[in-house]
Amino acid sequence: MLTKIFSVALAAAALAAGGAAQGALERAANANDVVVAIARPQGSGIKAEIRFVRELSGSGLHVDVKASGLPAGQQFPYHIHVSPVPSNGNCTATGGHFDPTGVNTPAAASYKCQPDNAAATCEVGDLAGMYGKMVPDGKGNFIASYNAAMLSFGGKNSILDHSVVIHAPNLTRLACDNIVGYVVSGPDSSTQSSGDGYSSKDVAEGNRRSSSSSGASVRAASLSAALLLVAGAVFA
Ligand SMILES: [Cu+2]
Repeated sequence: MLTKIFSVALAAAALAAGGAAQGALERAANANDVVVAIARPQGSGIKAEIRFVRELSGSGLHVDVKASGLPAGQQFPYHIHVSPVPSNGNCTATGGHFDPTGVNTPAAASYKCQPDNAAATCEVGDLAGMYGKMVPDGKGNFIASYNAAMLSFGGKNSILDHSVVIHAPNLTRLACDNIVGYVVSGPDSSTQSSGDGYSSKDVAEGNRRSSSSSGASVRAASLSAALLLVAGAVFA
């Protein structure tokens, strides 16, 4: 499904802006720019997908959250944690919350994320604190969509190389997964995926870059713009 969005987006970008868009797409692919990152935490009966996409304009990432299998009547915190999930799947090994700005230091008397003043009071990885916990409907499903202004694919706030953990109300770790970045390898309208996820022809797993390149970000901008525009049309 996501593959289709990419295919449509790439075709639309090429049609809308002609050679210029085509060139931008190729340069973005060559630079291995991450344009989308996904974590799919599973465990304790929960299946979730958290998708991060570069914003069309302004700062931050657009975040789409889907989860199922959440017991109704409870609220589930979820965060970006510092360390990746090891191969044995142990969520405890992901360490603490991703807090590159250091708002939650041992010296802090008590951590309290205030969404209206997120930059000063919230850990960058405290998604539940800034945007709300997962509150499932009567069937155990949860969906949310928001702009996360502090998140990035580059620099100190880069979410790549980190993980997402979903907690029980008592903060027990129920499900976790790594945040994996993807790049679009290039326009290929002949490629269609029959199932969920990305086909290897459309998307290659991104480099897990720990540092950013501002030039690369600029080159990727027109690609992400096309993706978001078309994704919006598909989901509308
Ligand atoms: Cu957490």
